Amino acid sequence: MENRDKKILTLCIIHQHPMVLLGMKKRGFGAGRWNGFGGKVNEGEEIIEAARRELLEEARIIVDKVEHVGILDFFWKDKSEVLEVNIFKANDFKGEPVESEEMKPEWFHIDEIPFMEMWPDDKYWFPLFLKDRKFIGRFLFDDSDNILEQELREMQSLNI
Ligand code: 6U4
Repeated sequence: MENRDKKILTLCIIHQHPMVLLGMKKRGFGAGRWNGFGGKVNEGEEIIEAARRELLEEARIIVDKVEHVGILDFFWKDKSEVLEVNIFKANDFKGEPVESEEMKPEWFHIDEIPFMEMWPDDKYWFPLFLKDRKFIGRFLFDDSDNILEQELREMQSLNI
């Protein structure tokens, strides 16, 4: 069960309190939703390097210090695919976020995060993210991406 078709992905959110930088996903998986920046980890690539690469590709920004804050597994009831999404936080970056083929960046105040237009799991873990906590979890979706089951745990460290 745990090893069925697991894909390793990154998701990086810039947090400059009280604002976060999100992007509207314009195509592919999750199109039409606001999210952090990220994508698949290439073979032989460090996960943290993949997070940096995706920020550059999707928003044209460069991050140096980036922290691994969460690991979430996503399952679907009728699919064998499992996504392991590694969540990262960066506070500082170089450059100016610009729209790419994949994402349209926009800053949101933490009191106005558009949860209704995001993945349904985000409203559960975002509060931990904003409080600089670390977390792991798993979410089971139906084929319309509604949450059927979930587990979310705050962690002292992700070295499990
Ligand atoms: P390419 O190869 O670029 O066409 P695509 O199918 O568009 O890939 P990709 O690589 O951009 O997908 O990755 C999907 C992104 O969505 C990753 O950053 C992880 C993120 N993601 C996936 N499931 C999510 C979920 N349930 N909640 C969430 N982010 C999720 O907040």
